[in-house]
Amino acid sequence: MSDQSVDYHPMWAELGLDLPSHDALLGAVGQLFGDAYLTQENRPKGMDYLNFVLSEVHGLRIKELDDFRKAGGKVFGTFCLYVPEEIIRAAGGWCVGLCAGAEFAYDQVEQIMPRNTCALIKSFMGFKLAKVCPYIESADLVIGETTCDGKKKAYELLGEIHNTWVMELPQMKRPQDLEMWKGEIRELVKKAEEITGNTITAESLRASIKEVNDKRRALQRIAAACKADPAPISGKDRLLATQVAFYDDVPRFTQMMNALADELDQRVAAGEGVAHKGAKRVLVTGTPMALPNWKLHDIIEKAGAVVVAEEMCTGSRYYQDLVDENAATLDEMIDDIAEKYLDINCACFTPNKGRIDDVVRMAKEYGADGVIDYSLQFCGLYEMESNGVESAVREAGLPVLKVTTDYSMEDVGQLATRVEAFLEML
Ligand code: BJ8
Repeated sequence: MSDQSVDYHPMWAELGLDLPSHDALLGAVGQLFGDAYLTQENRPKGMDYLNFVLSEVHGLRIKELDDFRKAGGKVFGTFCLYVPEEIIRAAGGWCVGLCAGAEFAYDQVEQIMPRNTCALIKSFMGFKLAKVCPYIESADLVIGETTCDGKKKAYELLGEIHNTWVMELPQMKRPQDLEMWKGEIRELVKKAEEITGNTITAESLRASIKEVNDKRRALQRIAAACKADPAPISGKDRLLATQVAFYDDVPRFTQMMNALADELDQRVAAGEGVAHKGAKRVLVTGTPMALPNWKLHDIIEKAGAVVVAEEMCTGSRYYQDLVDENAATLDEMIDDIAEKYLDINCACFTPNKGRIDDVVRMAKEYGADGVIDYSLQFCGLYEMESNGVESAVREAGLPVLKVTTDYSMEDVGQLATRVEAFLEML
């Protein structure tokens, strides 16, 4: 999974990685990627960039982070959409989403947290304990957030072994909650300034708002192209684009994704797609799919359907809303950021009707034939919300399949059978 001509082992060793375990992880991810991605036909040429990024996910990108840090830059690791990248970048820092999409070192994890913890939390803790994630080892600060109970408590454990700071997220969206959240964003401004040694100014924040909005606009273009039948890009490839958005260099990624979106527009105009016209179209909603979790998309698309959209944090929740770009003062910009981020529809909020409305609206907009509601096992929030999603989607006249799974590959056969039966009845 990295450029064979460059030996990154000295860099990984300097970061403190456990080299044999890390080699094993890279081998496994390379195998997964080959099976899920490189077997696809008729992919857009623009995907070459993402193939390259993935092949260098622990190589060149880590080298860029390393060079940045050696020149005095600071890297901030995050696990959740609620941490505003705009603030970090306005302070001159770089933001990276941390790996949490594969099973690793669960035996060590289960010594410090219950077995029945969701795969995402076990995964990030496993990566940290086994010393196989160069992103977390490059992070000068990990910023956590009080979303679900599992994450909240996991950040306490992480805080014992890594520099960690936690943002308090309200769980309702009343005016007083927004005021509290604005205060938290202002605390983040102070923290980012303290870690980087730089002051956030109206100019630097205005520039970073525009830069991050541009990234979201590029992803919106890719998503919008998938309203066409046939869809010009597979769901798997679109998911990869969103996953990479969390850690790639922002201006470069935006430029490459706009080039990909241009190509998709041409494909749509020419009636070209990845599956045949009339192939079954599926909307997926639920818990985020962190890199390298491609399991469900792979099953759906290998069964001949196409995933046309994701209502999830590695999907529309990440890019559908922008921060207002018209604020005049630093204070107004911070308020606008708070408002935009509080609009995200995570199941940790009560009520969370906005998510259900989005699922129904998106299913119509993208011409979905059915919806698959995906929950990670032991995620009480999304599993609890699942019945509400199901009734709203059924009321809108579409069938729903509820899937609860984790990162293991043991249930792939069983899941494939359920997905195939679901696709047949669409
Ligand atoms: S904004 S969805 S990224 S919290 S799956 S760890 S909720 S027990 S990931 Fe999430 Fe932010 Fe919300 Fe999005 Fe807990 Fe559930 Fe595990 Fe989860």
